[in-house]
Amino acid sequence: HHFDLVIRNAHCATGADTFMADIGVRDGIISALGQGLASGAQEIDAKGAWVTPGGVDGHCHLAEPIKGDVEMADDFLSGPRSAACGGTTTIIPFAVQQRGQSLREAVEQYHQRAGQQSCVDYAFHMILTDANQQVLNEELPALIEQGYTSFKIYMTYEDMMLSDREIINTLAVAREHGALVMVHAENFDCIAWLTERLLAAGHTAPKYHAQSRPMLVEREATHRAISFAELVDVPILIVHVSGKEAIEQIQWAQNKGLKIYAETCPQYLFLSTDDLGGEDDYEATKCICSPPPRDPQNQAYVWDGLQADTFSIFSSDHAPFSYADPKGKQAFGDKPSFDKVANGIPGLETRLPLLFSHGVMSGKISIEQFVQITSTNVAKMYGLYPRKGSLSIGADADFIIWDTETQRTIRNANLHHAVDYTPYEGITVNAWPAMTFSRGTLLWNQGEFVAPQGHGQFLKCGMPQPAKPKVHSQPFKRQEAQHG
Ligand code: DUC
Ligand code: ZN
Ligand code: ZN
Ligand code: ZN
Repeated sequence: HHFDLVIRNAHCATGADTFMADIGVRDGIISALGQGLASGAQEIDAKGAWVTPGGVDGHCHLAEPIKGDVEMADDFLSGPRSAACGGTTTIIPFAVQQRGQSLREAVEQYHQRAGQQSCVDYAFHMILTDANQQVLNEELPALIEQGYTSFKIYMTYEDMMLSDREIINTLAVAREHGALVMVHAENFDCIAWLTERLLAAGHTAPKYHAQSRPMLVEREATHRAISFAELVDVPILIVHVSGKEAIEQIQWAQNKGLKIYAETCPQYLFLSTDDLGGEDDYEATKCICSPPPRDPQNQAYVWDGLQADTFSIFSSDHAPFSYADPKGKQAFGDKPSFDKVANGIPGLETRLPLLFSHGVMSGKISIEQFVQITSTNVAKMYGLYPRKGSLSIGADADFIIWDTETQRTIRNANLHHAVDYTPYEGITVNAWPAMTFSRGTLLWNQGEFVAPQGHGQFLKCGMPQPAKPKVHSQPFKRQEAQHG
């Protein structure tokens, strides 16, 4: 046979175009696209179904230690399994630095945790929580050099946040070495003050989580992060953007010509403050994440932002905590105060079907836009393109054959993560992967998880093109110290 695998009659969609083709795969690589390709050892007739590049999920949390007795439900076995069943073939989880820990040690720890378990390819972002001189001047540049070319910083959470000055120092290092910085933008002191007042008034139910972190705390931090990026002259990515006022800040910056990128997530399209329940609704801890889901007007605004290409990427922010679990959402009892509940919701498996159904099938976004924000742009953002994120000759043979004929209702019982609930329970979707391939190998076949054990490979990231500072038409005036 000429090919290992041929997909016949694929209705291919990339980030740029759509076309009918056969896809020829050899040694895990797409080696031909065309009409009437020669035979393959394995042949599949897609019968005109949509075929898109495998999803790249640029934001998910697996096996991170949380303070106290809390644990994430998914590790590097169950998380990737769940991703594959929902069409995602590349994930980029985080290696979290603890304060006082070397960044290098953190990265090594997560490699050990991952072991050989993952069935999908994976890279790591770092989370930088200790921006001391040793980390910034030595460890970070060396790690960037070695394929860890993106990292996240926090403007809130006592044990993770950086001060304004530390953020500026960190951005300067990212600029010098070409790394992409992801920013969690919420104002810590505003949240602390609001939380204190809510608790003093006896307001502890899940719904007060949203009131403790209203839109303005996100808007303010978003603006501040943008200002620092402008000061230092370096592109940044604002992650998990939840609604209107943060979007306005981002659009303002983009219109000014700054390279400010933005990410949003399914929870800001499909969940709202209603899901955070009423006065005594503790099951609503299932939807506690940060930033919190907003109201329906904000949801609409996020859809508009997707349509307008304000957002470059759409990620799950999978942060898996089981509900009825003494190490999960109920680590502080079955009626926990909102400020004690672990922040995060699962979403690796449902990310693509939700957006394909309610975005593409409903006509809100084009299929090319879908591919861009779930795959192509993510691969570009993190230096994995064109190996990932593309249906092109020479790219890894990672793709999804879609079933858009069957209507399904999302049920946690049908998902493959280790979390005991999904916040999207009961939502109907009319698209789900029929087959998911990674480097030409079937991972998911018509409802069955069939991945070979440990199929996934670790990926070193190249230099992210979007992280390159703008080339200024006018000489850029850096703020130099004035001399007398
Ligand atoms: N930020 C994340 O990125 N994920 C989960 C919770 C959070 O605050
Ligand atoms: Zn975050
Ligand atoms: Zn996250
Ligand atoms: Zn001087």
